[in-house]
Amino acid sequence: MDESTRNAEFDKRIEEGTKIEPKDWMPEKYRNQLIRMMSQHAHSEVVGMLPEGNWITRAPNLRRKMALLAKVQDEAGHGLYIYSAAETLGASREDLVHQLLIGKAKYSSIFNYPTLTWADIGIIGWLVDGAAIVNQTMLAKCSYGPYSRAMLRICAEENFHKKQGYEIVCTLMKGTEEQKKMAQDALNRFWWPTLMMFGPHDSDSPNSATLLKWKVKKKTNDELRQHFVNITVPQARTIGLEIPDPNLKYNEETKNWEFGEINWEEFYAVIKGHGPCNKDRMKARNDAHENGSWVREASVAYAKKKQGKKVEKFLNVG
Ligand code: BYC
Repeated sequence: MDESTRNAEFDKRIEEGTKIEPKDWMPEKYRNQLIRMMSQHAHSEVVGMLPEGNWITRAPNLRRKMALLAKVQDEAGHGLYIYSAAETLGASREDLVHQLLIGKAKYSSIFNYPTLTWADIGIIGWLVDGAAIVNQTMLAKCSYGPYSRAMLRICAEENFHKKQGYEIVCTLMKGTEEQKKMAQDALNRFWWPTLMMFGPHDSDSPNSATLLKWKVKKKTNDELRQHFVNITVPQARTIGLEIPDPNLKYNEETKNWEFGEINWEEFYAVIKGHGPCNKDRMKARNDAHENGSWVREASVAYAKKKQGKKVEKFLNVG
């Protein structure tokens, strides 16, 4: 089959909604776009452990500590599923991790903001995991089989994360004036960075057209952002929180909550490495990688020993 026939066959399969599996033929651009996006996603899960990990030792009670610990462990698991899914495309995990550690690979902008108070942990669970669910529910229907299946599992866990976050914020909003202020302050700091998670406006998104054509993305950045705002504004109002946006207003005709302009200069500065915590995050990941080198060495040695025994057994049988 020549290249153009293969491409046409591939496009037809996408059009019909058939899932693409690792051993199927796929255009190199499809493969590379998926590796780009999935590796960024896996890195985000791993770096995403850092802002919340910062509060594990300071959680206000044992119940909160256990839930936070479980959530952070879940994020590590999500990273592993997605790295594995990226490996099915021929990417090497070692190389992907290396790209992160040398500061070349991107990860979600949101994780470059600090967690200053306990309320930030509630707000992250509610907003950041809430935004992740909106994005990942779409990705669970994407055209690449291993990614879509990883998303199904991950979304189920993210739902629990969102609930634990919202419950923390609800508890604070039923507390003292100081606790209410703390929740409002956390919302003020995280609202706009959360909206940035969905990426640039559609008109400024270089990858969207290709990803939409191949049904990796099934909705645009702006569509998902709008959906997130529509579901989150009533949740904030119900518990007495104010969204920090003077331009926020409900449009009766479109049934959308219209919102003000995002600070795109801030967004691009953060993704270029100049956010408040980029350097700390990279240092923490590099330190963890170095401190964990003995685990990698031990696993390689164990695998080699096991492999050696298998060869020996094979030779003996032979
Ligand atoms: N941060 O053409 P565009 C989570 C980059 S949730 C950093 O629109 P695309 C978690 C983009 O990569 C977060 N970079 O890109 C939750 C591109 O750069 P390159 C992770 C961003 O791919 C709770 C350039 O800007 N989720 O992990 O069409 C707890 C132009 O953008 C961002 C995912 O990764 C950003 N916010 O759309 C713990 C979901 N936005 O690569 C963990 C999978 C854009 O061309 N990813 N950029 O140099 C996606 O759905 C899409 O990749 C995006 C961006 C919507 C993020």
